[in-house]
Amino acid sequence: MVSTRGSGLPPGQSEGPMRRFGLPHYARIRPVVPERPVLVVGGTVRRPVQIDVSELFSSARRVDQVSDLHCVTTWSATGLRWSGVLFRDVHELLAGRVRPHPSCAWVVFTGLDGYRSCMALSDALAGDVQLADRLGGEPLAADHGAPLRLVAPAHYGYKSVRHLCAVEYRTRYDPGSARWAAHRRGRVAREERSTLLPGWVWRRIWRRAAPGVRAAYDRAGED
Ligand SMILES: Nc1nc2c(c(=O)[nH]1)N[C@H]1C(S)=C(S)[C@@H](COP(=O)(O)O)O[C@H]1N2
Ligand SMILES: [Mo]
Repeated sequence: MVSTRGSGLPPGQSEGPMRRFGLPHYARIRPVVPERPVLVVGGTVRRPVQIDVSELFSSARRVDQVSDLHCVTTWSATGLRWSGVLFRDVHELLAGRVRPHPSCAWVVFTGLDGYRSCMALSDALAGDVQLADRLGGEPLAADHGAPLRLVAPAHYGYKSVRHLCAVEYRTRYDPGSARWAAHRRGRVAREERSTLLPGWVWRRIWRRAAPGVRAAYDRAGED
């Protein structure tokens, strides 16, 4: 099939298939998808709550969006059809109940495998950030983050937590599982791949690291 996107990819990225990928440490951790998934919303808040994911979907409108996933190691999966609710709508729905401290400027997302990422609250409230339960017209598969995952298309893939089970409002940035390797904002358009060195330098480093990470995920897939 001829790609219609071609040079539409951001700097340093090349097109690849969507395959389960991430930090090597999490390759072998495969959470059981709960029968009745819940989302815990807490952090520096007045009143943490636990909400059934089904209730989220009956309270917030469903939004279908096509977007690309850009991994910091330079592969991009394009034209992904996600379906879910907007984080912005979930925030609007729950903030009055949960009452995050007014100085919360960050939000930490956690997956059932223990993986965590942190986004600026203002970034997470963008109109394209979803909590998705469907991909390509099918219920989200375990490989790609069932029962629910974060989709933040303007940010590198490490922000988009699979198997999302908790959202925490925070007053301070918390680097999360990728630690020093994560950029606070991680914006693809600015090539904010990691800290300390410019994006174009990290591009080469991460591209070289990618096959090793791929191998770890391939091995985990055979278990
Ligand atoms: N729970 C969890 N979410 C995660 C990761 C992980 O290791 N665990 N890896 C991240 C990284 S680095 C990428 S590139 C994307 C890959 O998404 P995919 O596995 O659905 O292709 O998941 C992100 N979300
Ligand atoms: Mo990634």
